[in-house]
Amino acid sequence: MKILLATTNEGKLRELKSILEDLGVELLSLRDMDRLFEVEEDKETFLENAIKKATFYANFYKLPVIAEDAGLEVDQLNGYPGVYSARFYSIDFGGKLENQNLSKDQKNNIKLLKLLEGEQNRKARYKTVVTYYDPTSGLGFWTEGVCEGTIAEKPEGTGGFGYDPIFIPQGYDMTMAQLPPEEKNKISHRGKAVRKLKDLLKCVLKGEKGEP
Ligand code: ITT
Repeated sequence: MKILLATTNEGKLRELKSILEDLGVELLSLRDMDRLFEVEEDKETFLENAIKKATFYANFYKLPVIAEDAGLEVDQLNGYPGVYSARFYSIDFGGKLENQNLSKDQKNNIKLLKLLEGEQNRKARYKTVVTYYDPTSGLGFWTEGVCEGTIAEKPEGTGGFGYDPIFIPQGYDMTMAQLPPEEKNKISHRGKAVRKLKDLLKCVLKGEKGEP
């Protein structure tokens, strides 16, 4: 059996692969496919965006797909950046950027730190919804994961991706980007959601083999 991990984010892809690699199926990525399409994430919830991505790629490539929509919710910003996490730097939300010659992740982090300058309430959480959809059987399901934490005063660490250099997980005194990848997978929103999805997939695979 083949499953397409439909993400354009290399950091996500690394994490998804490392959790799913022992599932006993062939994991493909968008890089293995002939044509790359960007599916617009224009919905208001992680779930709707994740379903949109999974169904689009699955119907297009005629393969079972795992797709995900994730983001960071910051209490002081009423839950923003939320579904805008990947492109927070580009939305009209204050926190003007002077240096544009940076990566998207760096621009997002700088903008968020600017908006929280001097703020005491730095509570935040990563959330994700991971979806599976098989266009042949019509079977689909989704799981979610949350990782609570706070926003640091300045970026630290080089691991992970996205907001990891400024996100301190609850119970730690370092950022997610300072943790080894296995440790991040143990506690992260993605780790939690993908392990739940993996358990469901194991049942599907057993059923396909006719096992009870
Ligand atoms: P795909 O849609 O192709 O999967 P993307 O980067 O656009 O890739 P999302 O729409 O789900 O993915 O955006 C999620 C953004 O939220 C991502 O770009 C990061 O900025 C942030 N994010 C999500 N999970 C994260 C994590 O584990 N660590 C750090 N930042 C994360």
